[in-house]
Amino acid sequence: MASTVGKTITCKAAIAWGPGKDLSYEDVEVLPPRAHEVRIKIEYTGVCHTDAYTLSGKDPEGAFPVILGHEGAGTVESVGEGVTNVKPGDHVVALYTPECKECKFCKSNKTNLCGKIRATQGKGVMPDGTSRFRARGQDILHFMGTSTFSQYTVVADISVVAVQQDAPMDRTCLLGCGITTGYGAARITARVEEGSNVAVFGAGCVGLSVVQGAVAQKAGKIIVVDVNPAKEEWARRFGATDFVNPAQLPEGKSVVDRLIEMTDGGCDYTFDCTGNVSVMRAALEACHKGWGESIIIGVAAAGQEIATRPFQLVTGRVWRGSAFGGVKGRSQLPDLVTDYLEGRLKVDEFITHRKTLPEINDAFEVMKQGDCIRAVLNMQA
Ligand code: NAD
Ligand code: AHE
Ligand code: ZN
Repeated sequence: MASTVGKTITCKAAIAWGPGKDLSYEDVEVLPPRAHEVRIKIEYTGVCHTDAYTLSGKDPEGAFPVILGHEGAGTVESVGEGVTNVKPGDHVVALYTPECKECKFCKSNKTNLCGKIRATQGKGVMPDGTSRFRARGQDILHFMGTSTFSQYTVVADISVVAVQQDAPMDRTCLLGCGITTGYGAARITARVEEGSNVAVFGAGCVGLSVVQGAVAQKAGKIIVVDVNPAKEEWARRFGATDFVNPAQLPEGKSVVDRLIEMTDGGCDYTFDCTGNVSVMRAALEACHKGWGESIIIGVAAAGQEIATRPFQLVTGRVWRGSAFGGVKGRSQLPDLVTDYLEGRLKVDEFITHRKTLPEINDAFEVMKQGDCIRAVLNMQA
């Protein structure tokens, strides 16, 4: 096959032309990578709720037309000038939380947020302010610095990490968001201690990954809270010790009361994995007085705000947040792939649905149903 290096590639992508519209499967032109950029042939991508959230038009940063997708794995097709961290043929995972290793954030051991390209990433363009995608004669925006719903994508070199060649890409794609986010939130953001009591609100891919992280940290009680009764079996399979359905509590008893009762005064750590601001409040208020920490992971819709009585914080409860599980992608993601390959990290178990790129709108539909943990798209089929 003739080399594509340095040339524009025409391939298929799912383009979001406007909020609330179905994605359109069509040709896209993918320009060659410029300096410090990498063009990736995407093999597999997971569909995350954040993609649906932006498609719905509720993301204040959302702009159209755009190629969504941020849970992708593939092979490096070509690199621009000055790229040293990956080379053509490498198997990679795209990183929506980049790691430049040079900025104030990257040099801090307190955060995984990198500041280098955040402004342009939020605007849907490459760091030089332009797009590498064209369709129907117009520029198409990038999303989260990754745009994995295209057979080829271009990302900044700091937004990609090479991983073990023998790791299956239909699994490593899920380490690009959901699994890493929950697992890291328990292990890196919260640093759950041995024997501590944990409550996880929402047992989707993120919440079940928090459970997995809490098990790795040898937590005591791991209580999953979900309004979907079918999630009890899922929660226990991942290591939850207890399950609470807020919709099935006796009249007058709140989920906060129930958790406080089950943990002799409140949880040491709670996690919101729902994106619902009322749940976020309950998660904070279910924490133990004096030291309980609540970590917000869920993405709330635009305009939503969190509230509680300040007394909750005055009396020692801590409210925190976590993006991508506090994981510094280039430094730490290969270790998670090793954990997966060596049987310490569950990944296969999260895949409930498999689809191809032309079926992407079906994948968005199944994601909204209670029996889907993750749908993985085969991008080249
Ligand atoms: P999901 O929809 O698969 O899971 C959410 C779960 O919450 C479901 O099981 C649902 O039944 C349950 N739920 C809904 N309302 C509830 C309520 N009132 N009380 C208890 N349970 C309730 O979603 P997911 O893929 O696991 O993602 C969870 C959230 O995390 C989303 O908001 C997503 O956008 C966000 N997210 C954030 C990051 C980050 O880096 N911060 C990364 C990935 C995803
Ligand atoms: N763009 C939204 C916020 C969306 C958001 O919170 N994104 C999470 C990742 S969700 C992955 O599924 C995140 O990491 N945010 C940190 C960042 O720098 O984007 C808004 O409200 O503007
Ligand atoms: Zn995501």
